[in-house]
Amino acid sequence: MHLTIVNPNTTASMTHTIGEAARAVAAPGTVIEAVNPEHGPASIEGYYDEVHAIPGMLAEMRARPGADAFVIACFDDTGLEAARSLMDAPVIGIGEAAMHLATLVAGRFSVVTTLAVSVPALEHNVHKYGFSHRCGRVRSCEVPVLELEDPASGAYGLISAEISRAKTEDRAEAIVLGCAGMADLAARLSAEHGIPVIDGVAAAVKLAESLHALGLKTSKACGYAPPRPKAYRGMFAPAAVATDG
Ligand code: 5HY
Repeated sequence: MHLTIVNPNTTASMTHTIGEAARAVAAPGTVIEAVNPEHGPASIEGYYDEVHAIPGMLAEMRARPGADAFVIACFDDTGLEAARSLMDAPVIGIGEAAMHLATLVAGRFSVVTTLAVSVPALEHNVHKYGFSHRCGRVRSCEVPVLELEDPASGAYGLISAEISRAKTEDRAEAIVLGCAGMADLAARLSAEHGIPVIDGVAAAVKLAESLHALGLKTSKACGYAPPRPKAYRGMFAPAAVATDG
């Protein structure tokens, strides 16, 4: 299968880390393409960044009608519903994917994300996905997204310390890493803490492969029906869909 992973921010080094994490778990025969838009924020931290990342992300997907599935490699699941409306192929957000897998291996999980500004949107997603009773807390380690890849930021130590607090204060039995930029830390953190630590990129790749193997695609029955043709004016004119969808 051809699996396109879209990092909705515009930082190519992060897209590279995401691509490597995806290839590390992909099944033989799964071709991974990791891309990011040229236009938009360098990182997504909160609502304002999120809405400005969506048009570029959708344009990258739209340019790839032949992909068998898409992964949105931002833990906010940036523009997930719009992407499912636009594309016929399945679209999986790493946030939703990681939470689903966490509930298969633990009664209770906590999320550890980057900055406090990201927490409310993630709490909304926990509720939207129906995991409020399984998620102890959405926590932040106060490391900005782009500093995760800087060894001098102490990111690993700060994330690990937050996991320790989640185990004692939230009674977390598993941890969901709340940023695509943490994808390469999961195995080491899991070994250190002795509980499942789940990376959403890996989780989404395996779920995309499962959907493809089962021939499952996004239902177009109602909410994810294709956008209706209409005029889009100004800078968004290219986003308009033609009568042939
Ligand atoms: C992410 N931001 O996964 C989110 C994490 C966050 O640019 N990639 C980003 O902090 O919301």
